[in-house]
Amino acid sequence: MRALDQALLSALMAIGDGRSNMGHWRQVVVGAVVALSVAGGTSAAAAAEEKVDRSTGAKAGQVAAAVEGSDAPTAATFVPVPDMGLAHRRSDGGINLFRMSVSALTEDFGVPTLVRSLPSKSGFSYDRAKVVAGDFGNLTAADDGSADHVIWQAASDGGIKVYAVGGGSDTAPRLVRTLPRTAGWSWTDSRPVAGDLNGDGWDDLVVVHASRNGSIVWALLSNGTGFNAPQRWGTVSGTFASTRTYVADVDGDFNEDVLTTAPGTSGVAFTTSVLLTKLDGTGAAGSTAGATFTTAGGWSLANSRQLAGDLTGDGLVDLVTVHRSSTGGMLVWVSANCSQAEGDVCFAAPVRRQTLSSWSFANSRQYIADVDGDFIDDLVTIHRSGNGGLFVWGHLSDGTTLTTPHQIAALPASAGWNWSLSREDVANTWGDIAP
Ligand SMILES: [Ca+2]
Ligand SMILES: [Ca+2]
Ligand SMILES: [Ca+2]
Ligand SMILES: [Ca+2]
Repeated sequence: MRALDQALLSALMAIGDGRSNMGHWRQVVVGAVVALSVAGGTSAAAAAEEKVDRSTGAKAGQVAAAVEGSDAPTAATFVPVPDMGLAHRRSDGGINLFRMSVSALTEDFGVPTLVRSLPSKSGFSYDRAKVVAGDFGNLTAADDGSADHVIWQAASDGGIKVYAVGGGSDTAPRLVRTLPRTAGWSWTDSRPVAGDLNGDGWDDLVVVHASRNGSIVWALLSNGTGFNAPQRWGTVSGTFASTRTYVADVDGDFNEDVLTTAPGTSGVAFTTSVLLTKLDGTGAAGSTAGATFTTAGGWSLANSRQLAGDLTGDGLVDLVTVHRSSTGGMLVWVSANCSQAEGDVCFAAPVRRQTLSSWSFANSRQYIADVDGDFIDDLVTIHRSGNGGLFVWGHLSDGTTLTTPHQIAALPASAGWNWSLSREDVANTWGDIAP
């Protein structure tokens, strides 16, 4: 029996305990169809990566797979209920933190809520902070499983102060780590991203830091209630300033991997490589080439954005390239994941999934979220409105096509919203449907 199969059974046994401790689960208000399919060559469990019981570390996908093959009682169904975190610049230069559910399964879908206002005089600066949303653990006793925020704040010495704001009623920012300049840390030369590197169900803080040769990836692993000390995870090539970093599980082993998109040379517009996480989740195994986009193919790094999500619905994350059209509109391309086993990196040639000619690439930003809870990732766009506010749109994927975007929220300038003075991130939080 493989270790993963053992994990299936443990997950199934543990699920009862998990359900008795629901304090940090978000209750979902309507049902969802759970559609899991099996990826070729990998285990059934791999078809549902990341579906994790926060209480036990068990993965719902594993549980579902185990249930399917036995007469075991069906347990609660865990569904993605993604939360968007929004950081907005206060007039004094501080930060207003908001969260907004981008899950249609929740009652507060599309309704922004102020999490915390952080005035400039308390040391927070929108212009000198990078804000990451995630599900980092029970950061406070009142954590309700909604998005947590990490504020990567520039310190006066040029280093970093790391603050955490938990989801739920206790939103006081906690200083969880000071990374001094004297120890080599630089706010300017660092970039935080959220992702679950070691597959324990809690997002970790992944930090890319410039070094003499390429960049070093550091991990501040979540320990369930906070973060461990930074751990050197691996290295990526390409200069810090010219590369883009995102985190997703490419090879279906439940450990998220670090994706780097870097400019190419001689006919190559850009490449995406994958720093795979070791199977035991203790560090990176090494960088593997993932996909190449040529200038002859019309690709441009400056005119594109890269995301990773399972838009095809087979349980493996695909590369999503949002590209500017020749008229300034927006095209969505999907490079389907074709990896066959743990340790394998494979992406098929990109296929155009959507053309939005009247939209603006320059005046929009995109995120991945499962908006309708069908375990197929969808695209979310924040688009600038005519008067400088924000529109939030969902483009649902059914596995093969993207629907015409529907409006999730309008955040008008009249209510103080400003497209140019806000940034977003999506936390992959989870909810449950009682059996
Ligand atoms: Ca983790
Ligand atoms: Ca992986
Ligand atoms: Ca896929
Ligand atoms: Ca979906």
